[in-house]
Amino acid sequence: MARSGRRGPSCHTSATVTGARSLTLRNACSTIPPVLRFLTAGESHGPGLTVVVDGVPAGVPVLREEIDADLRRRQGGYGRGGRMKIETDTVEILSGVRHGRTLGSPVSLLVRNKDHANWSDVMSPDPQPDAARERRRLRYPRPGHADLAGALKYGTDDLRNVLERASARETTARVAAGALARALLRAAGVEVRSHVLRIGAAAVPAGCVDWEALDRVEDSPVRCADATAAGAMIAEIDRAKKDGDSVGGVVEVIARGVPPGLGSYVQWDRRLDGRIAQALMSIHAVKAVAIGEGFAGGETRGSAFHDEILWAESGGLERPTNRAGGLEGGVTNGEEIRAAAVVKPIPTLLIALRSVDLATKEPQKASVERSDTCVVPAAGVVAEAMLCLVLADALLEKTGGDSLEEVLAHLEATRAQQRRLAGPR
Ligand code: EPS
Repeated sequence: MARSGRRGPSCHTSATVTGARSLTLRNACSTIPPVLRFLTAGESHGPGLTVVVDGVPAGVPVLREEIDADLRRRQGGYGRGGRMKIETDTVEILSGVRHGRTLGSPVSLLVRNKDHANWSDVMSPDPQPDAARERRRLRYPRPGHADLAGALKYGTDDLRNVLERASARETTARVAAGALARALLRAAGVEVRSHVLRIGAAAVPAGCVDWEALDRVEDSPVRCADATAAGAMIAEIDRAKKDGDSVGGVVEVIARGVPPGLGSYVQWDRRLDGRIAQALMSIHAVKAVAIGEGFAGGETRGSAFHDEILWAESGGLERPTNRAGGLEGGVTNGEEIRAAAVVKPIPTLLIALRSVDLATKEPQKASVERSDTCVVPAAGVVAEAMLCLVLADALLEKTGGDSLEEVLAHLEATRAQQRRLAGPR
């Protein structure tokens, strides 16, 4: 049932599911390509952002409105700048979906940049006269942005060549891809949500924000479950904006209903905590990631940190706490997956930091581009997309299956085996 042929020649072939007691054997590769993979393309002010998602099984229900709903959430959040007033991101499905269901073929998605109409000469693929080449040229690298590192990497003194792709606008394509992964996960009983824990000095009170409280998040301008903290976060953003500054924060992303046994401890690159951390760290502006109570682990004794294992006649095995964030040994343990990401303040500042003109080497204030004051609420939506993509990949790696039906059949067999081990007698 696992998709043989997708792995390298050194992989062991998988056994077929023959009934509830029989389970697919995991392939034993040390470096495995993802089953669900995606590549994005597109510049911030080019014609649009595209993504090709390969490996989605056939039969997954996909609706354009659902992808658009996630795109809308990504555009929102208090503290966004002028660009979000120009764009109304909507998806065009170019392949891989027919009559509301995936076909098993690559799904390609396009989100057009409305703003491109104002940039058609600046972003033209065709040679342009000097005036168009000079218009919107960026000379003074912004500390914290990819400007300088990208200029050194590609040997260009027009930082526009760097920032157009380095821009967080690319996350539009990730969110569209993530909506496909979310649709697959939903069919498997997995839900993914996010919320904001902190913006600048304003934070939700210490302690776990439970799943039900997340119902309030989409009504909050800063996507925060705690109304008092949300007010303080808005004030933080207002203060930063007034000062011409920017402000960062912390988001938490949570997945519920994740079956135990996704990921693996047998090789470093198969540990799911590592894969989730990489996916979250790859989001623009993210500078730190914690799984569960990760950072507290450095200052807590083992007896106060680890989640005890209890037995209840009614429900079977129970974990009274979830400081591990649903992952032990790089494998899901059936608890909610919880991961937090620290989002640094956006590097474009009206009160520009010191920089250098790369052409003259003279000191200059860093270039100022139109930007946002705070993108923390939007980063939560992107984090959801990335977690969905990683979990959907890990699920397919576990179950195999060319169709949703096959995925769900294997999942049920796995769950039946787990009930025998961990469920009530
Ligand atoms: C973004 C679009 C960008 C920025 C922001 C995110 O639009 P523009 O550059 O035209 O104003 O608002 O990009 C960055 C924060 C960045 O560092 O590049 C978006 O669609 O999310």
